[in-house]
Order: sequence, then C-alpha cells, then structure tokens
Amino acid sequence: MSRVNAVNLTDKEYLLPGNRLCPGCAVSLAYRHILKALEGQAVVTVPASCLTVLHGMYPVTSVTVPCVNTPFASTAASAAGLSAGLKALGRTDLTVVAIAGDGGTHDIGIQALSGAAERQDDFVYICYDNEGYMNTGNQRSGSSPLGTISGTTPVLGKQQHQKDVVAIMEAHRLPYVATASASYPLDLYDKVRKARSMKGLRFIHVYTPCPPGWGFPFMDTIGIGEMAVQTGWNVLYEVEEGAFRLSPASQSVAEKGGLRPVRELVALQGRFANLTEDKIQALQDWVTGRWQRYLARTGS
Ligand SMILES: Cc1ncc(C[n+]2csc(CCOP(=O)(O)OP(=O)(O)O)c2C)c(N)n1
Ligand code: SF4
Repeated sequence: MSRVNAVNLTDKEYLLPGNRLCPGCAVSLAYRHILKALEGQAVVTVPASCLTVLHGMYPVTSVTVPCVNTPFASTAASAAGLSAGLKALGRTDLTVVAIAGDGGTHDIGIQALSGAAERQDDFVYICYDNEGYMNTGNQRSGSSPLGTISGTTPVLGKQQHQKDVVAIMEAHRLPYVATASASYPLDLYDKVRKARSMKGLRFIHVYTPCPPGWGFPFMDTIGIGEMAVQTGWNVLYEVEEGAFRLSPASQSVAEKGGLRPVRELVALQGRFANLTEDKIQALQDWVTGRWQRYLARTGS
C-alpha cells in the first residue's frame, strides 16, 4: 500500500467544522485523519469520553458516520455485535471501528477487549491515549505516567508506571498492532488504511496530548507529540503478523543515534510540576529500557 502525503491526502472531510472539544485537542486532529482513512465507510462505537462530546448530542453531530454510544465496559462487545450483524446483512463494505480513551481501554474496557481479541472478532479497535480520564476533569488512569498530578493523585503524583496496553494486545497475537500519534497524522492515516484492509481484530494506539489535562498551552500540542517521539516516550511502530517494524519518525530517531532526555518533555507539562529528581530518573530509566527492547527487536 503506497504511503499518503500532504499532496495526495483526500480533501474530503468527514469531521465537520466546529465541535465541542478544547482548542488544541489532539483527539480532534487524530479523529479527522482516522475518518479520512475510513472514507465514510464505517460504523463507529464509542464509550463515554471526550470523543462522545465531539460526536455531539442528538439530533446534532459533527461527524458524518453512524455512531453507537456504548457503555464503558462493553465497547469491544458492542463492536463484535455490530460486526456480526453487518456480516449477516451482507454489508462487507463497512468497517466496524471501536474507539475509546485510555480509561475506556486500559482500565474499564479491557475485559471485553481481551475477549474479542482472543476470539479474533472482526473490527478495528483504536485507543486514543491522553493518559488520564480527561472528560471528567482529569483523574489518573492505568495509562497515566509515574509522577502525574491529577484529581485523584493531587500532591505526590501517581506512584506507578503506565500500563503497556499495546504489549498486552500484542500478546493476543493479533494480525495488526500499531502505535501512532496525532502529531504524525499521515502516518496515522496510513495505519488506519492498512488496518481497514485486514481481517480479525486490529489494534491501533494513538498518542493524543491534552492541553488542559497535561498543563501546556494549546498551541504546543503538535510539538509535545513530536518531542514525545524524539525522547522515546512515544515509540511509533507496527507489528504485522508478528513482524515488528519501527515507523519512519521513530526509525529516524534510531538512525540519528539517540533519544532526547525525558527531562525536556516533562518540563513542558504542568502535571509533572512536583517531580523529584529520583522520579525523573525513574521515568528516564523506564523509557530507555523500553527503547532498547524495541531496538533489539529491529536488529538495530
Ligand atoms: C460506567 C461509567 N462510569 C463512569 C462514567 C463517567 N465518565 C464519563 S467520561 C469518563 C472519562 C473517560 O476517560 P477516557 O476513557 O480516558 O476518555 P477521555 O475522557 O480521556 O477522552 C468517565 C469516568 C460513565 N459515563 N460511565
Ligand atoms: S480535555 Fe483534553 S482530550 Fe478532552 S477535549 Fe479537552 S484537550 Fe481534548
């Protein structure tokens, strides 16, 4: 499949102008490109989250594909049912896409997701990860990093590292697992296109910085996402039928021979205002260790 570029990317929009998300929200940007890659040929199922706010309240919506609002714990079960129902109707032209935040994926929806993955149900699951329960005002999730200040970790910050949900999904031996970022929308577009063309459960994780939740100015969203890749905090890769491959942005970091220090990324975000030196070192060690494991998988 040939890669899309800024010139040949479709100018057709499936996310209409004007929605209720915050200025600078990475979810809007990511979702716009996800919908372009689906070309309107999709049914989406979404649990409570900032994305349901983007979809809007009946009878008004800013999205041109049909959407099921599903309870938190049953996002993947709802996708499995939609997929079976559409097959029974002979609607093989439509892709079912479940899309949820990290709270809805890493924590509340993981049981249904694991069951669907084990059964190899036929849909695309996209987790957009803003590293917290943001729609309800920023509580810590299983994806919030060590040291994050949030509504439920207000003083010392979170005391645990992030849950690696992508590794958990890979352990289910899915046909396609990928990581992406709102700061690299063409790479995200390509990955959704590829997932769309495959069968079985395909899982994509999208890094989506959140200005109010993370505490940075809304005009810095893209830069934060780029810095996350340059520091190795967010590593972009695909695992296709078991074969691991770094994506271009992370491959370029590997070829240039080094990660920028995590200290530079956390310094830009108010949620890390209370980090001690030993916590910064713990985050650095965590990121470096994971990066080295990825490099070992590429043979670099
Ligand atoms: C069963 C249930 N529990 C709690 C809520 C309240 N709630 C609505 S949105 C939300 C946060 C979801 O977080 P996440 O999945 O990370 O998505 P984000 O808000 O960050 O987009 C919560 C807890 C709910 N709607 N239903
Ligand atoms: S709280 Fe964060 S994720 Fe939610 S709409 Fe605002 S910027 Fe986007």
